[in-house]
Amino acid sequence: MKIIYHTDLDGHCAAAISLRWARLERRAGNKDCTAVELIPMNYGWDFPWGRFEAGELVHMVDFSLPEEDMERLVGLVGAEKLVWLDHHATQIKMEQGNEVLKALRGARVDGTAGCELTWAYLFGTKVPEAVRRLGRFDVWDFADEPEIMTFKYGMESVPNEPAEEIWDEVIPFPAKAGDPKTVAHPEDIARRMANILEAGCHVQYYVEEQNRIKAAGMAFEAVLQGHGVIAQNSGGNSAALEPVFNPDRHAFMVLFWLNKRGIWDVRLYGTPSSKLHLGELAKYLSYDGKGGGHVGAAGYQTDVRPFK
Ligand SMILES: [Mn+2]
Repeated sequence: MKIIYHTDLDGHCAAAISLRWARLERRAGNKDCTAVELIPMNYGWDFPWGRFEAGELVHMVDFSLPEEDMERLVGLVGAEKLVWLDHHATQIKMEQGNEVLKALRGARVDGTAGCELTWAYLFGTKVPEAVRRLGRFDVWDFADEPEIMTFKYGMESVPNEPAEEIWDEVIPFPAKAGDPKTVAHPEDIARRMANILEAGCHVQYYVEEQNRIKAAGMAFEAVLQGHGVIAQNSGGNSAALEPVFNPDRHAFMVLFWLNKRGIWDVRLYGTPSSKLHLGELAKYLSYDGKGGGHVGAAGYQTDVRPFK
């Protein structure tokens, strides 16, 4: 079995859920789950085609390949063996009008994060609090819940690849398939969650302070495709520009950098109330048509410098 997952916290959480499901299945005698290999993926990365065998089970969580590659994977492992769970709007849109992809097992829902979709599909019970928080962060739905951001920082302060123990410490995984008893005691989970939140407070203060210092020297106002924006030539995420973002003057935030292949990586970040679909804009601006994302956060690559 292969678990293909997006290399962000939502993807890590989704793959952690898929991996625990596979361990339960293996113990219950499911031959598909005898050996599980985790495959991290991000947009623009080469896909390891040589590692797949005909007829093996594949979970693709919080991620999609381009349409022709999705079809190639279906051809390789078989439609009944590919479970596809994703919520990236511009990617999942390709299943409209593609009967092969539309018929795949799993769930493609815009607005529900990869980890939430994966929990709902594989376990079907109420989404655990850690999964809900990471999910709501990923879809940018936490305006009234500041601790969601703090929890995310806390999770980023510990090793969080899908096989790491942290996932067993904050998520109540079933001890056995179909058994209500969980591996970790609910009280231990609550204690670990509080402890992660406390770590998150420290990390958040440090990160925000560093971002303020950096943006003060690097951020500039510019125009992108007719929209007034605030931009910075650096990596990071929307938090990098939040200290200087002014929604009255800036339609969205832009981070851009020259990557190791000599191509410009560009990330766009809007606000929860933003009307502009940044995923569509990213697709339009990308040099290979492969850009995309959500309404409020998107990314693309281009061979020309994004700003003069
Ligand atoms: Mn996601």
